[in-house]
Order: sequence, then C-alpha cells, then structure tokens
Amino acid sequence: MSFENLFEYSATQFEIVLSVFTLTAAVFAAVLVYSLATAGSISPRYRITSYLTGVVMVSAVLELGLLALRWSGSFSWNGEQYVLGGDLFSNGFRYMNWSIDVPVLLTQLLVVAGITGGVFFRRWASFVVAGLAMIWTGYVGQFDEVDGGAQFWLWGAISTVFYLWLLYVAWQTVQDAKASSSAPVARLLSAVWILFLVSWTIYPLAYLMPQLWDTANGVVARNLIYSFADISSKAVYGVLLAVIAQKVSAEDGFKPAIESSFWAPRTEAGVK
Ligand code: RET
Repeated sequence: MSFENLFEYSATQFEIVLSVFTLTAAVFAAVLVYSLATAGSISPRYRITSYLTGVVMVSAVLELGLLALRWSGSFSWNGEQYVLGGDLFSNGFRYMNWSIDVPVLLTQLLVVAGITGGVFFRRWASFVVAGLAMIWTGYVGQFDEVDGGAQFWLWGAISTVFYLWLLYVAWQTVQDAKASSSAPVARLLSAVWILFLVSWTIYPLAYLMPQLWDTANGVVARNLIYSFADISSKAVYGVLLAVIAQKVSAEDGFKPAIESSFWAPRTEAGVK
C-alpha cells in the first residue's frame, strides 16, 4: 500500500496535492494542443514526434485525472482534518502510465536523433526491454514501501540496474545525434540530455521518499516532486524535441519549417 494512506492532512496539505494534480493535468492538455497544432511545421520524417507527444499527453491527462479523483475519494473532512475513509490512495496508476509513456518518450528520442535502420531497431528493443523491466520491478517493490523491508530494497536495486542500462543507451543516442548535427542543434541536444537525466532521476528519489521523510509533509513533497518530474520529462521534453525537429526540418529545406521559424530574421526565414 502507498504511504499516502498513513497520515491525516490539514486542509492546506490536502488542497496543495489536489491543486498540483489539477495543474499538471492542465499543462498536459495545453501541450497536447501545442503538439498537434505545430505538427505541420515539422517535416514528415520527424513529424511522428509531435503525435507521440500527443499520445503521452492523453495518457498523462487520464492518469492525473484519476489520481485527483482517487485522492478526493480516499480522504474525507472530519471537521478538523482530512482522514482516510473510502478508497485507499494508490500510486499504482503512475507505474501503469509509465508503462506507456516511457517506451514512447524513448522512441521520440530515437526519431529526433535521426537514428535509422538496424541501429534504430536494436536501440528501440533495448529501450523497451530496459524501460518496462525498470518500471515493473519498481512496481513490485513499491508495494512494500510502508515497511521498507528487503523486498522494497531488492526490487528497487534490480530496477536501478535496468535504469542504468537505459541511461547508457540514451546517452549513446544523444552523442550520435550530436556528432551529425549543426552547432545550434547540438546545443539543444545537450539540453535534452540534461533535462532527461535530471527529470528521470527524480522518480527513484520519489520511490525512496517513504524512507526519507515519513510524514504528511513528506507526502505533499512527494506529490509535488512527481508533478515536477512529470511536467519536465513529458511536457517540456516533448516541446523541446518538437523545437529540435522543426530546426532540423528547416535545415533540411522543409518550407513550412522555414516559414514558421518565427524567431529567425525575416530574410533568413525566406519571407522577403
Ligand atoms: C523506480 C523504482 C526504483 C528504482 C528506479 C525507478 C525509476 C523510475 C523512472 C521512471 C521514469 C518515469 C517517466 C515517466 C514519464 O512518463 C521504478 C521508481 C530507478 C526512471 C520518465
């Protein structure tokens, strides 16, 4: 069971968690519109990254909506505090959502990095195997997060091994992409790598939270941390990949990309 069920919450603590879930869902809905609306300015070769961001956003809006409902259904106001009553709160939805989003986010990286042919399929297979193994072993471990026993640590450690493998393949992919890119695109790819490394590494920290900060405030912090990681690893990442894909499309001479480069000087953008 999730450690969220162990505590009672003040009105402020309860509201902060609920508002953060709602804000996160709203950010995802906004990025869904953004990625569909800007897809046409990306050349067909890379355009699938916009649609994949759309897939991630739909699944994440559903997940956050369900978490918000579950949070309000699990605790009720007794005149002084929010206390458990009704459903148990569960973070299990998160892991199920990652099962969709992690493979999709990694596929987007391969597409925007311009990896093709056999290398694409080999890396894709590594990403899917490592990603799902990481999530599902972690899922087993989190059932034991309240007592923090051997199961929790063992499954967490196995999950981390898969995570390190995944990070290595992602790093290789970004290095390959940088080697064949213009200087401005290479700089953006470095930014993607930092964003990736920081935002993904927050999830194992949230897994450890019940052992680090075992109070109602720890619960509030964990859910804020999850939302920060979710917005960075899905929404900001999706937008950044779209920007890179559009830049590369413009460099390849794809006209809608050149014409919609609103930050470029007018002559350079071909609008004389
Ligand atoms: C777990 C278990 C403990 C060890 C590790 C984990 C890693 C989780 C990660 C999740 C990333 C999720 C993303 C979701 C986006 O939708 C499973 C918490 C290493 C890296 C990016």
